Amino acid sequence: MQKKGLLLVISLCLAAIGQLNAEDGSRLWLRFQPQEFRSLPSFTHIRGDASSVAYSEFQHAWQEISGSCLPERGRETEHTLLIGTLKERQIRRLIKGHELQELGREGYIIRTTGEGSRRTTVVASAGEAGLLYGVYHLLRLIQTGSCHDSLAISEQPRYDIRILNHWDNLNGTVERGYAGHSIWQWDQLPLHISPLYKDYARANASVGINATVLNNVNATPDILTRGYLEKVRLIANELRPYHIRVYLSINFSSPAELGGLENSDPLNPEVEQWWKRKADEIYQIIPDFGGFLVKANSEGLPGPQDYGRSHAEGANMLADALKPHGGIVMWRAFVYNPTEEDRAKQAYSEFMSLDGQFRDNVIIQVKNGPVDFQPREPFSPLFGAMQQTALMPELQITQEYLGFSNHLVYLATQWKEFLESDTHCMGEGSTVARSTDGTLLTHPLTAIAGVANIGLDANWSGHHFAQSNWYAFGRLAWDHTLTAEEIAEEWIGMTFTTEPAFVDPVREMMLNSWETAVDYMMPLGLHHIFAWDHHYGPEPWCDIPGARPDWLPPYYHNASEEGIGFDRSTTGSDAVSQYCAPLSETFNNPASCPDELLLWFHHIPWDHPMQNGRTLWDELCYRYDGGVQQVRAFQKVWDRMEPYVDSERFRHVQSRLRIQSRDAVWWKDACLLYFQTFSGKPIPYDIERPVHELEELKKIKLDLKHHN
Ligand code: GCW
Repeated sequence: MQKKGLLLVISLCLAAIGQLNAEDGSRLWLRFQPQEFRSLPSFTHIRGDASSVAYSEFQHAWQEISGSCLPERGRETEHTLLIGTLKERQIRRLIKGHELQELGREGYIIRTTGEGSRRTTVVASAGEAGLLYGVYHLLRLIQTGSCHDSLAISEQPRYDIRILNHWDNLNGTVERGYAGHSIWQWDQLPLHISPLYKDYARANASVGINATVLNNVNATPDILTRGYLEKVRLIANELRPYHIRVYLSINFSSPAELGGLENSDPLNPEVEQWWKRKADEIYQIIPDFGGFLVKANSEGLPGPQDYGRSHAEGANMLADALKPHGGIVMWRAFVYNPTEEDRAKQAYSEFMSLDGQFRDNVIIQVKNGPVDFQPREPFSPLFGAMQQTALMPELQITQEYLGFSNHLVYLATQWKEFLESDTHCMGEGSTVARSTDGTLLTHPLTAIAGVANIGLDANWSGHHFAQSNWYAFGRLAWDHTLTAEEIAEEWIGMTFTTEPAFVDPVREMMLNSWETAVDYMMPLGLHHIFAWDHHYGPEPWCDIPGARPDWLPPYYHNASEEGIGFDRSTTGSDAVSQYCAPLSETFNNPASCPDELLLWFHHIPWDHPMQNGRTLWDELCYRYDGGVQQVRAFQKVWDRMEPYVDSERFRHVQSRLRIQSRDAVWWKDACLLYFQTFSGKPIPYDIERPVHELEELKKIKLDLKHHN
């Protein structure tokens, strides 16, 4: 009570001087609330390049924490904070140039020199970007209470391009976005430049994100009109001080649709010319423009195959247009057609034969799994296998298949499983991360993309905990060797509090949350049994007359009286053979295939004994039930956290957990009752009984738009 009373007094004072923002989540993890800092570093004054963004970001934060800027004058015998690049004489005196140069323009050193009361803590980099990242690192240490008086840190990013993909449409809607409308307010530009653009840039820079694609991969040609390019320029201007480069998704038919050409055939010289001129125009407007992201010949979008040309011919033509300006092409490998071939095999089939045919400013963007951002998938077999071409992973931060912004699902655990998957293609230890970050294969480009979960909602991401996924994407893109646990702990400390009584249980909840969602949605390798189109909730029975079979759940689960699962073994679709040995053999044999992926790779009889001795049917039931019980446990954890959280965020999360809990029961009942019609077996008697009727569940049709 007393603590609360005191906080109230402090809050009122601060509110009175206009410093306390409501805890609506809008400040993300960049909160510098004075009352939360139990200890501050002993800096007494600051030196360095006061005109740099890094310097002013530090001062801005310091002022919020302590009420005033760090003074620029102080005695030699006190603790100096020095922020600068090699341009500063003092930096050159304290740190050897080559040390910084080796870390590149984005790397940095934070180092305390001197002893006792005569100390200097240096934040230094060879470039302005690195300086900014160094300052955010220092602030993170301060925020999480781990800023010691003697620091020795040196960092550089693992991937060169750490990029968000916005699936934002020009009309302001966001495909698969669950946090409100697009933050890009096209209709208000150029007259009004939203202050959100700068906030967005800061947030991204603070986690090392250095690039963004502003518009949906399902792109309209309009984005390349002069009018839109002028607007893009204004956004780019806001992001540039924070070292974020702008990229655009393009529509492959733009030459025909915008330029009035007869076709958009990549080998048509007029088409090539059109793209060259367009590239010239873009760079004249946005000199540091990053390049194009392209979804072509995928889900009905146009592409080079419309003219009998290959993905390589299409990508290279665009790459040639961008090359003189230093731009790149990120060409997506998310392709599949309603053919006889197993959908999970198609990207590999199409792209492997093109390996080595792409220009060096092309990078192939590959979703983490071979199907489509499912709750759990094995890694795409292109990773590790396609060695003559640069590949970049694409992760989905927005929770299209994980309960939108209603479910608390911390994704760093999923991404770590993916990045650390051993492809075995270049011997043991050739993980996805090491085969894409430049360690095992040398290509001029390394990159990683995340589909953004950002919108106009006050808290940016819909669910307060969904912010952790944006944060985690940036942190892993910077350093994929960080653990999911470390990232969660940082994020909690910065976003809520460093109080251990809060951090410990909340971190555990986050770390369990992905497996929990997998369990109540689609355990044991099940996939794509979602409701039609919007993908919220279960619909394993879904059958739309005339629909593409590979858009329907029965294609994936194949439930019958004999068993369940997709046979991708050598006697089935043979997708296992796309993996390198010995992994292909591990996956091929149900006895060695991990339980988590069993029904991804095999059609298994209901009575099949699992590794723990239960039958498959019983195990399925226990998994679904376990998922439900976990969400209930999350509710209990969260309710205990009330004393540590402001009431606005507390109640918001509490109500979302209620929805998640109800949804988990819905998932369990729907899937177990439906699959029971095939297995004919009882649901083990010690688990919770269904509370719904299957026929009632089948009638549920949510009126959710497909958000595009
Ligand atoms: O998962 C599917 C989504 C589509 C998306 C597509 C893609 C942008 O359901 O909404 O389109 O993937 O990644 O291209």
